[in-house]
Amino acid sequence: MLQKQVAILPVPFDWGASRRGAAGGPQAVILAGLEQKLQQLGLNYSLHREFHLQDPPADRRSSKRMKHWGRVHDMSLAVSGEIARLVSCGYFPLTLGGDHSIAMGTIAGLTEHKQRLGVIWIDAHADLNTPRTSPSGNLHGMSLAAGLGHGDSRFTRLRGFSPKLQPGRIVLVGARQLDEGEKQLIRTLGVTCFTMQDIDRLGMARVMEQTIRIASNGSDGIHVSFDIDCIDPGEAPGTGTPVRGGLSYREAHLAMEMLAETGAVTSADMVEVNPLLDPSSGTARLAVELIGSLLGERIL
Ligand code: HAR
Ligand code: MN
Ligand code: MN
Ligand code: MN
Repeated sequence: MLQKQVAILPVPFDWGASRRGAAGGPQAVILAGLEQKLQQLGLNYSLHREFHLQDPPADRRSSKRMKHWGRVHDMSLAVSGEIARLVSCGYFPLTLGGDHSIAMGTIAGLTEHKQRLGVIWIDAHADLNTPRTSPSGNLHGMSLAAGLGHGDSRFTRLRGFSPKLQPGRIVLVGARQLDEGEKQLIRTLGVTCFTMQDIDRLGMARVMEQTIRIASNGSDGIHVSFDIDCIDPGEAPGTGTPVRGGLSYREAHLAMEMLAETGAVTSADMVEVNPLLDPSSGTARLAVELIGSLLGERIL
């Protein structure tokens, strides 16, 4: 069972994506019963509602290749500072997005203290674009690349250092929609990528055994960055860039349960929950259940 106190950090931000709505993710996940879940599990937690993002109504810092980069930059800096503080106080930071650009903030804050962080990126996408390779200019598709030191220096050098991550400790799980530049970066850097085809062939259990081995090799912590669009849209429709052929309900839970059993996970993001796209709020409830499994909920 998790020893540390969980610090829930809501980041209601969606300027990194092309569709609005993921900014409602933190509130949706909290309303779907996140606190009750942590209480059931007997975990100590605190909800950091006092953390507020400054988001000026008129911020024109934006370009075709990096849309709304000004807002994304300010958010990333604020999130990274708060995450660095939470880590230094000994918390397990659980960041609620928001679109996946928020991970630039979490990774920058975490790696200020952990220079050998393993990252498990569970996502339909790789988020390994740079402003040059991105087909959309949306920064949520560039967040993992930035952590690895690829992209615009305003993001790669957040908090003054780059690269923040080593490719040998990064594992992607559930990928099924990769852009050409992302495929190239995966090959040239030697990042491990378990695609949906690998999961079909090997099964989730073997994929996660290997994932955990790679991400924890010589690492000083494991960060799980969970993009809800990894799950099949039939199960999780409330997300901005759904892709068919995703993880089943049980595959996703098994991944979280196996991660919990390692006792090595030190932080997590839950991102891309968009309540506007799922009025039934089933997607937010699923996010709560998955967080429960990651934090140690067991069937028996
Ligand atoms: N690869 C595409 C792009 O860069 C789409 C990725 C964005 N979707 C996400 N990220 N939810 O995981 O625009
Ligand atoms: Mn700024
Ligand atoms: Mn993502
Ligand atoms: Mn995604």
